[in-house]
Amino acid sequence: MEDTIVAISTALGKSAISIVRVSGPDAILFVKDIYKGVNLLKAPANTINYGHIYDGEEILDEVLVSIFRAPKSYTGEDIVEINCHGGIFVTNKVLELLIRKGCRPAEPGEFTKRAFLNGRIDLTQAESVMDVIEAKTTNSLKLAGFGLRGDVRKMIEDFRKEILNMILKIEVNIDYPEYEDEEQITAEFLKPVTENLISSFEKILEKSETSVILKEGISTAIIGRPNVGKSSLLNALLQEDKAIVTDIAGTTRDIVEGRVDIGGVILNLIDTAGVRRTEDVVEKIGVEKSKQMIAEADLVILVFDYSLPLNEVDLELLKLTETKTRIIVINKQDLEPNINLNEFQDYLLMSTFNEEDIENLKAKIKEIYRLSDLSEIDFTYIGNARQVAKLKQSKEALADAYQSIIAGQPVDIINIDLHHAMDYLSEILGEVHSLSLVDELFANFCLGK
Ligand SMILES: Nc1nc2c(ncn2[C@@H]2O[C@H](COP(=O)(O)OP(=O)(O)OP(=O)(O)O)[C@@H](O)[C@H]2O)c(=O)[nH]1
Ligand SMILES: [Mg+2]
Repeated sequence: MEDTIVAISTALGKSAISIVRVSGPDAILFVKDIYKGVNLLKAPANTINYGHIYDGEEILDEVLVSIFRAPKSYTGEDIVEINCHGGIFVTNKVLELLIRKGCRPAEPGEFTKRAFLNGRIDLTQAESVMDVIEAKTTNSLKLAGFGLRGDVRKMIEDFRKEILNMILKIEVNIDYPEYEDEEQITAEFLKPVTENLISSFEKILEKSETSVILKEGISTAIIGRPNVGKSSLLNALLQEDKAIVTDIAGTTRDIVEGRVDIGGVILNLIDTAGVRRTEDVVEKIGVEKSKQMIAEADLVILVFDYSLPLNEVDLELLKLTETKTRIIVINKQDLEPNINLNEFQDYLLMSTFNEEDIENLKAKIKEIYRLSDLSEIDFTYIGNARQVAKLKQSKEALADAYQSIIAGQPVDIINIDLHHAMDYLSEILGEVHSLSLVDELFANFCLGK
């Protein structure tokens, strides 16, 4: 990381200000070359300095330049942030000047990557940076904050300490074999600790499902025969006339998408073409798409018409969604019934014209995903698929260790699995090789005699 990188850190477009960020050993020097104002080389850390950017002899823009000095900066390197006017041309021009001076254009995420490599943040925090940027609801922001503040790291470190403690006990045992009953005592100590850890890991893994939903939202496909009110339902949930609604069957021909926050969780809604037997080529494609949407959705809202008897398409759709998470909506409650309700076990009888019904539907969705009381949700969580996979592996290694413990295996066998369990945790933090196990052992425990 000897080069100095540069990038525009704000979204490129017309705005009040733009920020061009420079990080690396020559950051201050390069900016100094295109800037007139105070002497940046002598500017103290964490100061904002007024001045002008020059393109040769010509003033390009009036700017504020923030100076951060290594190691107390986001990346751990010298960082300069130029606040220039937020025009696309002027911002690009500042970037271009810096590249001409010798800066290299940064790769995506490279500032955060440097922060990680320089030990400013661990991998879970680095991953949370993205989550904060991507957050779409208060809850997903809360989750991301948990990771960003280092709470995930702390949680993983605490688990790791417990495993280390067990390893330590075993290694004392191996080093001092003259105490004969020591091995038995050790096994008795290991059993409950391992058991507790496994159950904690399981709880976290369970919760990770909820957090994925809070983070990504629920992809929801609205499916049903033509004219049952799918688009009306989409519009009612979105509270806008996004999809065209008519009394002509086959109104929706393509997919219509919309996103709505239903009180802390995002529904990613997809309205589809009505499913029917048809020879119309365009409509056929639409029907195929609906089937594909059923396969891809987390949740299917299957809509039926209260005033019409079920036909074979309805039955086929019921069958097609049997194993999916689904909500059966029987719409047009205001009309005369002609449907045979005995075909259904669980359904929501409603009308898309009725606001209260729409609220009930939202509540039902939250209930299915156990999100009814979002204030009760505990935000201790693991942030993403990578972390979840590693935690699972660690749990499996612990389960192996547990099996060996109850089978009365020699402690050095157990020790191998415990080491694996610990390594997976270290991988979550992204520091597998940087930490010497031996150092940590001595830091925690002094053998002394
Ligand atoms: N009586 C009554 N009519 C409704 C209700 N909901 C929707 N409709 C009407 O049903 C007709 C069809 O509604 P759409 O929302 O276009 O139905 P769709 O399922 O999207 O139809 P396609 O796009 O053709 O598959 C429209 O005339 C709506 O006004 C309801 O709760 N009660
Ligand atoms: Mg429609």
